[in-house]
Amino acid sequence: MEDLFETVEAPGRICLGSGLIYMPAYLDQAAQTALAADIAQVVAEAPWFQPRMPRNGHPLSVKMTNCGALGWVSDRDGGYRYEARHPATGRPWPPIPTRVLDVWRALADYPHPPEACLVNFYDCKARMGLHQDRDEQDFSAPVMSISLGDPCVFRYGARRNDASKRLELRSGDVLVLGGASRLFFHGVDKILGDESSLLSGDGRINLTLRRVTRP
Ligand code: MD3
Ligand code: FE
Repeated sequence: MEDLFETVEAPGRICLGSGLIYMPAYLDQAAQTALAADIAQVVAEAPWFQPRMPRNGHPLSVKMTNCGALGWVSDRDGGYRYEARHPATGRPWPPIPTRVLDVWRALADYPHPPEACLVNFYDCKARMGLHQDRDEQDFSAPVMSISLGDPCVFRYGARRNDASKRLELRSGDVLVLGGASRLFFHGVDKILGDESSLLSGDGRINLTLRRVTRP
């Protein structure tokens, strides 16, 4: 049963302003382990690929794969976009695991399911420069981030030049970026090594859930 009253602030739900909600340790150890196994299965069906920058073709330091009807891809000639098929295998992306959809349903405060779940893998040297997520048609839907594995220093702000707030994201943390925060600039400055033993080997996985088309 849903609450009768919309809960913005609640125990474990920290409002960082402009619709940005931070839920540290939302997933307990058992839920993280189950989710990591789900993602290992996604990767077995849809192997990691190396996205490349539009035009210059430089590789991003993050490896990626996707699940869901649409996957985010980028290469030199086609640029940033959503595709229904894996760039290397040509197969449709595997479905978004039920456990991931459950988190969206519980927290997104949005009546339609996500269409895309981007899976980012960061080794200890990977980072992601400051950017906005603007490849979607519907900015009224929130973006949701689920962190697994090693912690990172995450950076965000309303404008490029004041993107100076820092947040350490750890395994099991969930962020919901709704309202004005949907178009915040954000990036991953640094992976903090060797804390979590969730993944086999070092590194961080982030799941980014998005609605792409207007429902
Ligand atoms: C949207 N990924 O893939 S989580 C990305 O940790 C991306 O892998 C980061 O940024 C990662 O595009 C960050 C997703 C996220 C975080 C903050 C946002 C998406 C956001 C703020 C505004 C809009
Ligand atoms: Fe992003």
